[in-house]
Amino acid sequence: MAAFRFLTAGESHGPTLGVTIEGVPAGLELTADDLVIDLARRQRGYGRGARQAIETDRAEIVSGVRHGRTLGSPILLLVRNRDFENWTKVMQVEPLTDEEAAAMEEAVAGGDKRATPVTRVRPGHADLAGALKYGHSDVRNVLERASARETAARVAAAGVARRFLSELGIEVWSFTAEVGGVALDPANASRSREETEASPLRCPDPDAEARMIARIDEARSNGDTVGGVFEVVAQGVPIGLGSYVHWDRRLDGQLAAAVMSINIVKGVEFGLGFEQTRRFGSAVHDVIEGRGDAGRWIHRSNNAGGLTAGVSNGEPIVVRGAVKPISTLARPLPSADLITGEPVEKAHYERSDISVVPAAGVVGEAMVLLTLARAVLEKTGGDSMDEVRESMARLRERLARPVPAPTVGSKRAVAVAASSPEDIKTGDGVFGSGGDD
Ligand code: EPS
Repeated sequence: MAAFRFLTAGESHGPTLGVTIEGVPAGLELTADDLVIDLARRQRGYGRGARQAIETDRAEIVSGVRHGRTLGSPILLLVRNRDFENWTKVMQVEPLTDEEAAAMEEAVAGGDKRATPVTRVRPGHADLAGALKYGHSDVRNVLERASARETAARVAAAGVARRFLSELGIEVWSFTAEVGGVALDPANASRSREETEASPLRCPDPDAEARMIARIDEARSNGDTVGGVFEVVAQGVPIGLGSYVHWDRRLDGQLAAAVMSINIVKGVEFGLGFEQTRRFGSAVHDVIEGRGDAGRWIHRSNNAGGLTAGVSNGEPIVVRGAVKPISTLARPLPSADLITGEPVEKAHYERSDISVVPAAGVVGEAMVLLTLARAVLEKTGGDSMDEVRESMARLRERLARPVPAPTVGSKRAVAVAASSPEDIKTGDGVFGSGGDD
């Protein structure tokens, strides 16, 4: 059973979001304060909409923790939707009484937008496919769950994964790399991590950020939206997470699926990503310099983004998510009505954001954290933090030790380096002059 398995629940304007996380080892120190920082980071960013002014997201830990330490039992977190107060009748869980139904009808007749069923499906959103799939006539039944509000529950869960991984020396961070076609210039990425965190778009390049902000303002004044690219970096990941032996054990595949699962993400790349296709191999592959200080294997570059053949290679894991522009436009695109099937001039408009790239980056971190936590536990095993810590320390220690010379049968071959494939062919290499020890 996979560790750090999680399932979220909740509608955007329902009473609460929730997430259950299963397989968290016992003995991890955890309080609600550990979870609040990333929840707040997810709410920020230039281009966010009015909803974030209503919410002050905080996760309540309701199970799996006692006296500030995890028990090994499932952890249940709740993130309340403050906005529910404004939607109590529309999102009521209990069946409507006749009086309530009559009041709702009256509200609709009076032009109450919240109460009115949504039928003019939004291009680019889950509306049409979701309604047809589940047999809904009111698209609200789709958009409430398809909303990116759900990512608050993922970020809450990832706060637990962050606590867990920080105990093991693994850290995950993200920044905004591109908005509306304006990319940061790595040579101009002068901001420290703290400065980047405090900046409006969480972008390390101040000049590019100013132009990104201008693109968001341009979109806002046109009733439009813009996307972009976030980059997530995981540091301290030991060599050997994931595996090349089966497709579903490849860590790059797991991370790609996790990042791709974020509502607004339409593409994922690692390291040099698609740029690799435009270069010769000699300008792509990371030259291995050898074992350096403290036994650490060093690559001259990190174009692979920390993963080779689906296995972590000791370099930082670098994964980027391509964020499409939000599909809810203040100046809606033409569309069609779900019930009549006829074209309509304007799709439904529901209060929305202009750009969410910095927030999507925080959700990207969350998915990377949760995936790495699972991959770490698969490698270390352990039901308690003591067991996990010991196992991780042993792993790091073994990785830093010299690799034993290869053996042939029961004999130990002398470690003579093969300088080229030719040497092996002519018998002058590792197996050429072996001897007993
Ligand atoms: C979001 C909450 C939503 C949207 C946005 C992201 O809240 P509301 O619909 O009440 O404004 O602001 O989600 C979408 C636009 C979407 O289409 O999913 C959040 O908390 O991230």
